Amino acid sequence: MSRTDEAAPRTTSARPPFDLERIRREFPALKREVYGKPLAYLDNAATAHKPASVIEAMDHFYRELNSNVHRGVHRLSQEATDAFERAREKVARFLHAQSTREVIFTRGTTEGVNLVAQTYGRRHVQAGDEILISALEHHSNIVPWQLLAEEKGARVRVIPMDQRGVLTLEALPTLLSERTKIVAVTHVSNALGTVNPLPTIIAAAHERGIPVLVDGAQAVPHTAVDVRALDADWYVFSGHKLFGPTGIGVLYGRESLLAAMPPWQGGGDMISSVTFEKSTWNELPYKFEAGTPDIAGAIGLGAAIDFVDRVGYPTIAAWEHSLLEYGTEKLTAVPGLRLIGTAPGKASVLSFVVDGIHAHDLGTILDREGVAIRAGHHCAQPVMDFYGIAATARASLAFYNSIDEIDRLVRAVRKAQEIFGP
Ligand code: C6P
Repeated sequence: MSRTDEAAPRTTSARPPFDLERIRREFPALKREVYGKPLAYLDNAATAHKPASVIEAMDHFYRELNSNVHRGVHRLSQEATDAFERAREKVARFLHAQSTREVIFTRGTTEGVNLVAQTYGRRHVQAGDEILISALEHHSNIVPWQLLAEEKGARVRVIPMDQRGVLTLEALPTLLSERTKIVAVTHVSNALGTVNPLPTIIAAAHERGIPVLVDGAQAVPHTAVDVRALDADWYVFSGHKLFGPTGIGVLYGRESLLAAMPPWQGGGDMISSVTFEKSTWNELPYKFEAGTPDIAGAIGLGAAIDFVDRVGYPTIAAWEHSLLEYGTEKLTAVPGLRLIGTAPGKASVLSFVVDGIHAHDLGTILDREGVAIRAGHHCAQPVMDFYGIAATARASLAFYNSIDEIDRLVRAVRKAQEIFGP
């Protein structure tokens, strides 16, 4: 994460504090060429590439273990269960959770938010109540709350933001009231890269006894997260943005809250006993994990956490800071290009529009140059509406990106400008 305001030291050195080429060799997909050009992958906010260690951990599971968990008495099932639960321990350590009982495996961020909305939300939100989100949310942290609000006759309210894409916290005291039952905010905006001031938001909510869910999808690839230091009540993220596999994610929940929440999906593994008259629920975290989980996915996520630990967040953050500063400077210097999202605290996202070129056309031309970005509303339509635009081009960085890739991005934008003319 970066602060690009005057308070932050300007550290753009253009030299990574680690052996970048060696790290890049660990990612098979980064060796690819597209249209005869080396791939410059700048779509990491959509999903990050996977190092060989993650792919191999999953491959090993299917080749050597491949058994169901928590069920079998046989050797392979025990080994699979051990590997699955070791992955949970890694996640608990990674998030600084108090125990593995607080770590629920989900399909991803989206499922984590829906789980909380459908369990805690359905139990605690009534007609006339309010759910407070922010103007920077991804659809995954808007729509589940709208569904709940519609069902209950409640209302979703929004913390506004300013032109830079910074939340206007002065509005908080009037937005929080005895009607507010949940606050749900993103840690980092996927559309703009803004890093939100979670401690202030969480403290304000807790002063009024309101629990807070944090969408950490765009934070965990860039910064260490300590859920206890943050005092978050729930924290959700997806494995695939953290160099892990798709189809697996995590819902962290404070144990006292999870224990009081009703289960969501019913099925195998989440029960303690079943009769036709009544069922009782398994202990945490299994109460929220109905059915056969994504065992290979969890093991892959554990390997991704090992990988991130090996590189280290200080290294990741330092290089991403340099990349973001460099990219901001170079793109700002392109005539006719406007950066969307200029918060002083940002993480690894360069969203922009270029005069006279639709973001999708830009994306297509960049693709032909081997530069992969995302063009569109980024599942954050209210953010686009705020700026009165339909779409942006978004380059999103990971620590394995290079200065050369940013130079190629800028050259490709200039080429698009030549094609589209003045
Ligand atoms: N954002 C992007 O290109 P899932 O799809 O469940 O793994 O993650 C959803 C999600 C939730 N919150 C935030 C802040 C996100 O960025 C995302 C996913 C991707 O920006 C795909 S739309």
